[in-house]
Amino acid sequence: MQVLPKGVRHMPDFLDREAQEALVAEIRDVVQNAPLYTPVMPRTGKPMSVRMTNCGTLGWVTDQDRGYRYQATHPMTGQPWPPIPDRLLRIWEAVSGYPHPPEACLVNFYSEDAKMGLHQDRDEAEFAAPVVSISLGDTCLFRVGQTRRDGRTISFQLKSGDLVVLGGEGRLAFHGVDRIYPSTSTLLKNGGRINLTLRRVTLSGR
Ligand SMILES: O=C(O)CCC(=O)C(=O)O
Ligand SMILES: [Mn+2]
Repeated sequence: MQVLPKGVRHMPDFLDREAQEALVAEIRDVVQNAPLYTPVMPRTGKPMSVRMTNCGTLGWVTDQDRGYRYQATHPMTGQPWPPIPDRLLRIWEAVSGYPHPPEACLVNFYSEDAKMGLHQDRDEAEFAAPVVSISLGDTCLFRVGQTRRDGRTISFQLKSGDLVVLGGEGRLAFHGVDRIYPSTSTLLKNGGRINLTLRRVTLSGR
């Protein structure tokens, strides 16, 4: 058994099949309102392989000119993001240990050749709240390291229904997705992987 970095929790099978299906139905509604789009990297404008949207009062976005940030509206439609479904708020309450709700839920969609490079989640003002991440659909190979980019990393698979919590000393751990294992889940009709990342963005009551 590999030892996870301090503050990094992997909770396999947190959601049963029924809960996963209900969540997928809710995310479909979100995506109808706030379509998935292809974000591009700051400066270079290079497209990411993951498609994204958000729900919540704030959503994480990136573009060539203005870079990584949170904003209240969808960059393509100009509309406010749809609300975070209650089911997700309850998961946050159950695992975050943080007394205020998340403001952002980033929805990442990975087709079979998508991946996400090693990075930190550091565009939030509040680092006392953890990042809670939920995997749905095809299995991926997840990598997590230390708070320095050149720190030792470990890799493990995330399956549909698994949770990862980056909190405390692990809040700023580098992490990424090296690959998707196609056709490893029957949850999504057309395959692929959805990752939902719940985050508190602003400092609350201070
Ligand atoms: O897809 C994942 O499991 C991780 C996603 C992620 O790290 C992010 O959106 O910041
Ligand atoms: Mn991340």
